[in-house]
Amino acid sequence: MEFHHNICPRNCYDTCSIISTTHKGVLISVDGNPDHDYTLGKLCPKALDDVKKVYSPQRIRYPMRQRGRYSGFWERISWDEALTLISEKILALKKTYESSLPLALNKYSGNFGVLHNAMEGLFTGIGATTRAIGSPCWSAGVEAQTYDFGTFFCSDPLDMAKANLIWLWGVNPAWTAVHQMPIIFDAIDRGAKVVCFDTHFSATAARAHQYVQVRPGTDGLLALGFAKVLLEENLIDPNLSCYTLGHEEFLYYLENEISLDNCSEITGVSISTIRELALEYGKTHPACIWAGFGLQRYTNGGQTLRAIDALGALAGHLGEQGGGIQYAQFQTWRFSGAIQNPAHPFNISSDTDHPSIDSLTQNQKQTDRLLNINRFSEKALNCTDPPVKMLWISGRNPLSQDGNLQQWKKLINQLDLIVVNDLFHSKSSEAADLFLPITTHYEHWDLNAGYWHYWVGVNEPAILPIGESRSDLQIAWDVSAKLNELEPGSCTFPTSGDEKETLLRELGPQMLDILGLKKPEEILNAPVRANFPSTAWENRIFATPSGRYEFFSSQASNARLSPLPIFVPPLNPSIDAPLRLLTPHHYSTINSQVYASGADNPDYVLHLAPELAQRHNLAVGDRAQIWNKSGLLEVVIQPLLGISPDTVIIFQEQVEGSSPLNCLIGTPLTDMGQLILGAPGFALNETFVNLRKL
Ligand SMILES: Nc1nc2c(c(=O)[nH]1)N[C@H]1C(S)=C(S)[C@@H](COP(=O)(O)OP(=O)(O)OC[C@H]3O[C@@H](n4cnc5c(=O)[nH]c(N)nc54)[C@H](O)[C@@H]3O)O[C@H]1N2
Ligand SMILES: Nc1nc2c(c(=O)[nH]1)N[C@H]1C(S)=C(S)[C@@H](COP(=O)(O)OP(=O)(O)OC[C@H]3O[C@@H](n4cnc5c(=O)[nH]c(N)nc54)[C@H](O)[C@@H]3O)O[C@H]1N2
Ligand code: SF4
Ligand SMILES: [Mo]
Repeated sequence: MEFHHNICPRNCYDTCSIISTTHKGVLISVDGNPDHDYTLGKLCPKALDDVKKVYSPQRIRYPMRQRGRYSGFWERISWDEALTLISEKILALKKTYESSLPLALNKYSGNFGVLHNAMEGLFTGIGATTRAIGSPCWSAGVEAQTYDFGTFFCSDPLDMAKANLIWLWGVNPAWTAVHQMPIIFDAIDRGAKVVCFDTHFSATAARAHQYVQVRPGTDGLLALGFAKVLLEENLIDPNLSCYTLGHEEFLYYLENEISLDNCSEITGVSISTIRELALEYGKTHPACIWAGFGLQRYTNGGQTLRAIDALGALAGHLGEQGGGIQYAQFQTWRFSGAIQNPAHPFNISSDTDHPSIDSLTQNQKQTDRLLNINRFSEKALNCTDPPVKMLWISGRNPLSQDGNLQQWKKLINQLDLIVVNDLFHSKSSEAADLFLPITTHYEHWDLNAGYWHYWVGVNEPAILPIGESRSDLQIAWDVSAKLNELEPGSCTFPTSGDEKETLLRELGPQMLDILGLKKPEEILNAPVRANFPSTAWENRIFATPSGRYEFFSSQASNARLSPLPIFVPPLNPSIDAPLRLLTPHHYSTINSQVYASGADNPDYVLHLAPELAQRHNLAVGDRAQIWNKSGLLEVVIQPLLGISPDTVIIFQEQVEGSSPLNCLIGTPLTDMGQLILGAPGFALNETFVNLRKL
């Protein structure tokens, strides 16, 4: 038996440390690493499925070409044929258009390992290209936190065990961050109270002491309502003037613009509950709020996060051990290279201490054509000079996960070549011409960092690549080699290399310092927790321009946003589509990635309030349709507790043979995201549908 260090590379809060076991070159089992204070020897069912996934008969083992998009007629080709087809197309497009801008890359969260940035590196090596920029996920919250704190930084999640009050707000860790639950239970065992704010009685709400049902998109106003009570009850931190900026202006706004009657009417939370909770929050120390990604997927999502931050600051919870506001952290996450806004100082390519694999200079990147990932298809269709003609989809499944899928269909029609590199077929590969098989994280080297906890570690190969699969890095080298073979000098990305050495080169002096290492090789022994204080902002010196917590942010006002956190209502339903549709993340999938044991559902399940079901004469198991101007889905009815009758929920699942869930979703954008991620986020919870019984 041999044991290997791996890291779960999924887009997940937990970034678990894995010990894999092999015997005679075969992967036998995967377990959580017991020497990791967050993973604690446990993995979720999704990773426990990895052995099946690695050897799954559905896994694509060879490069394939599709004879006719959507035809399903895939034929096996050699790597040389695949690389030649790709490289010849790239060179031909460059020649025809005298530009490399017709080449587009759309990449996001299939694998957040550092070496997967090789795809960006390859495109940079070709020249100025068209790129998807931004994030479909957390943009509004990230920017909001930057206005308030100067960056996004949260306490070590283990700290939460020390809280006496925990508010889980628009987050569902019982499904989406399962390793946090034992920490929350530790706090409960110590006597802490846990309150869950959601739009339905979620799996997390079921494990909390109190569930507060909030009308979708109104949490910002609820936070301001709580803040108003703190003001009225004189529960405001008396030291605010020492470490914050603009609290007088904020208090003035609360005093004059926020009324509890209005707050209660709009949020659906009673005045007595607002008062009770606010008093509890103001008087209990340490008190921790975990604001999740779910509540910021709205056109007002950034303002919501700013209002929640301001509530925490007003009550004096910032910098408290076990307290504060948790969202996500950038301090180790920056090494994943996911910050792509070239103009932003956080961009790793401008961090000279961190020689990124996507080793661009600032100037080079400025010439790329950057399209908001959340409106990629529309924007790519609008590119005319020159048009987008070739698309490479890597670590993404936009034809499942994006909005405005009709525009995607149009874009596909205009493209000469679509390449997908993935493990399995997906909604996106159905539209592709070429499929390149990639290795799993048990078959390649990588370096992974968390966006929630502070661990960074190396992922080492445990087995040889299955079939003819190759790592994303190897594919990038191979394309560069073929391009240079066909036309010397046509790509500056390396043409070959050693994965392990490449990985070690990513560990520049600054990262080594953060990890407390002297030499890059030391990371090979075991994952390392970065040297950050376990409590965020413990000295109450902030990373904002003023060095203070900024209730009043000039940076926000420079971005033409309100300098103070304010309530902006979410979008309203219409007569044509009177019900709000929420599509939060499901326990058994990671976005569109279905796990071997998580059998595909035969139907989408529509969860709704019993009174709404009754109004439509619908009982459990009845079939119905939901639709809007973007699309139509057939669903099966399942009543749900604690949800308002103007909201319905389908948890993010894949249903074999059906249109993707996102056929109902457009491309509303969040209020924030541009500053940090280069583009506003995806306000996907601003989706409205109609319902009828079948
Ligand atoms: N309706 C609805 N839509 C949503 C959301 C929602 O809640 N509801 N959530 C949004 C959010 S938060 C996010 S983050 C996005 C996620 O959207 P995407 O980033 O598109 O994520 P996935 O659906 O996981 O697709 C990733 C693809 O990468 C592949 N992959 C896995 N490992 C590798 C690898 O090593 N290399 C390569 N090249 N590919 C790999 C996977 O097999 C999968 O096909 O979806 C957004 N869309
Ligand atoms: N099992 C599993 N784990 C995952 C993922 C997955 O797909 N499956 N995806 C990963 C990714 S990419 C992400 S971004 C994270 C997301 O994980 P979370 O941060 O937990 O975010 P969501 O699951 O989008 O939404 C969390 C909760 O917010 C609620 N919500 C929606 N709108 C509102 C609102 O207006 N107010 C309030 N108070 N609540 C609201 C939803 O009902 C949901 O219960 O999870 C990661 N982990
Ligand atoms: S999906 Fe998340 S919880 Fe599950 S093993 Fe991977 S990182 Fe851990
Ligand atoms: Mo996400």
